[in-house]
Amino acid sequence: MVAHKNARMPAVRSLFISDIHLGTRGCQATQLLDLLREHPAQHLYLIGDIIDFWAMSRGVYWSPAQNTVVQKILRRARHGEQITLIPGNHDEVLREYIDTVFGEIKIQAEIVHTTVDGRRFLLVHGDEFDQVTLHHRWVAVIGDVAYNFLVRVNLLLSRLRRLLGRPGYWSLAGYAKRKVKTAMQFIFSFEEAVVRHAQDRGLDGVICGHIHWAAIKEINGLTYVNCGDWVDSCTAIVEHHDGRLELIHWDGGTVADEHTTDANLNLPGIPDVA
Ligand SMILES: [Mn+2]
Repeated sequence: MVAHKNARMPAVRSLFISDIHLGTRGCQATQLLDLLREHPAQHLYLIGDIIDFWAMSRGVYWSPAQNTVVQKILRRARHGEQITLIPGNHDEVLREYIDTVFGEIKIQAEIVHTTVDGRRFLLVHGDEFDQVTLHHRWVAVIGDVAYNFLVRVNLLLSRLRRLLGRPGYWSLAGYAKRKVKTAMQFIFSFEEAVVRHAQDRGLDGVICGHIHWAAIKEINGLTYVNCGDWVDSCTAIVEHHDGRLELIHWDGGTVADEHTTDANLNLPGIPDVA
């Protein structure tokens, strides 16, 4: 990563970002600006839900930092960076402009990106593979902390039930775990559907967004890549100059040690609930 300091070569060959949700309060535009500054690229792919027109129809939140994000991206396009925008469901109004060019940014429904080591990836936002219309933000809430909290709440609840003389046992934590498992199944079926689509096209993998769950992993012999989001996780995917793909978890100007991968999915003690 020293190369770009002296040479003309940008920091990375390609930068893949999705689910920025500009126009909403949740958008982490300042963090994104830091990431963009550190990662000039030859190719920049904006893989959907970049501007949240859905949320903006209910009320616009547009900060100076969000303005700067747009300006920086347009400037990068002017300076010769190859920028492609693939509309998502929250910016589906842009789908009317597919195959046109705006301020030197190409708008495409999907595109195949070939890494420098010759692997061909399908780039799509991914909402067409979302079987259930789920509000996915709550997926981010799951984990140890929430689980332990629920266990404690459940203790209080069962005491209350005893006091009220209610028989039987109902587990709030168990309920939550069933919900978590449903979310996991949602993620897995999404991943498999996207991969199957890339497989049908004879490609080596897919790079998508939409479910706000960043990952790089092998599924059925293909490489599944998800860019994550800039609402809670602040993640992006880069292609290095040797073609290697890396998941970056941006944490206030540094790359966090712990990358968001599916390793984080090892939730404690999720039993098989029928
Ligand atoms: Mn989406």
